[in-house]
Amino acid sequence: MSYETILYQVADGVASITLNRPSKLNAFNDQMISETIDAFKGAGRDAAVRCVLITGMGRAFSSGQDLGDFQGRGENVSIGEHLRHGYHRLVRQMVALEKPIIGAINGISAGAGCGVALATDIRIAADTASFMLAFSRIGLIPDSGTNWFLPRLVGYARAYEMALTAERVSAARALEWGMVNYVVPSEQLPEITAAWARRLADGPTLAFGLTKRAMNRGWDMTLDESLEYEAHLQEVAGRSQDNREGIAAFVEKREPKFNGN
Ligand code: LHQ
Repeated sequence: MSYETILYQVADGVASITLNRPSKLNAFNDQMISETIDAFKGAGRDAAVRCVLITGMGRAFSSGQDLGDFQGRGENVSIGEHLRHGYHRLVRQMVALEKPIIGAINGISAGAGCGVALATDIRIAADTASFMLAFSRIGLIPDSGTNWFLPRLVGYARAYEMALTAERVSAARALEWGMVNYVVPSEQLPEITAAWARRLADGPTLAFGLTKRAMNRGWDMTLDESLEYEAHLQEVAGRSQDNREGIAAFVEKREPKFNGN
């Protein structure tokens, strides 16, 4: 696949997506939104991909919507339609992708960029990274899934505070608040996230995918519904090659070799 606003490569079971408009701090224009959606779709379809890693080129992860680009469309443009056709499809694609997504948060993630960062499954941030619900600075409400993800991760009070102040939340605070899994020295971020991606790409991909589905759907379920859904999905996982391999490896006292199926 050949893209102009992102880099996409697959190696050793890992698809790496790099948002690549560094002079705009990787702000999303329409092309970058649709290329990123396409990359996630491709990663979903490609059986050789068992983990996806997304990061930003340069000093930012993403500064959100390209405001210059959006302003150029005039006053009568529908933001709702822009969201529905763009960021909603992207965020849904990420949540629906039944493979783990690692967010290598290399710098600031603002606005819709914060939404994309929060739609990843495992977030590892550089110590120089930060998170910002920039929306209120331009008189908007949070969008791109941030109203859904953030209160669930950090609680209502912190999420609403971030929306009201639009101030940067440092990586250290994001860790304390549960927005990220780990914070690492900036220069070690590529190496540490690549090691994570390799490890997850060697895992039981089917089970990882079903787990993601169970946990995401579980948000909106009662305990009884969730228990029943687990039983249903476990039937599927229990018939997988990786389940047989995992049990055999345990009995034979060796490391399992999962093929993802
Ligand atoms: C940018 C941007 C950017 C264009 C930096 N656009 N150029 C959905 C639907 C429809 C409409 C609206 O929005 C949405 C969802 C959203 O995402 S709303 C939120 C949009 N994002 C923002 O409001 C953040 C805007 N950016 C900033 O506040 C700052 O750039 C941050 C705090 C991210 C970084 O600040 P600095 O480190 O001081 O960098 P900088 O401001 O100097 O930016 C560097 C360059 O990047 C600069 O260009 P220049 O030509 O002067 O070097 C900026 O203009 C450009 N840039 N963000 N979103």
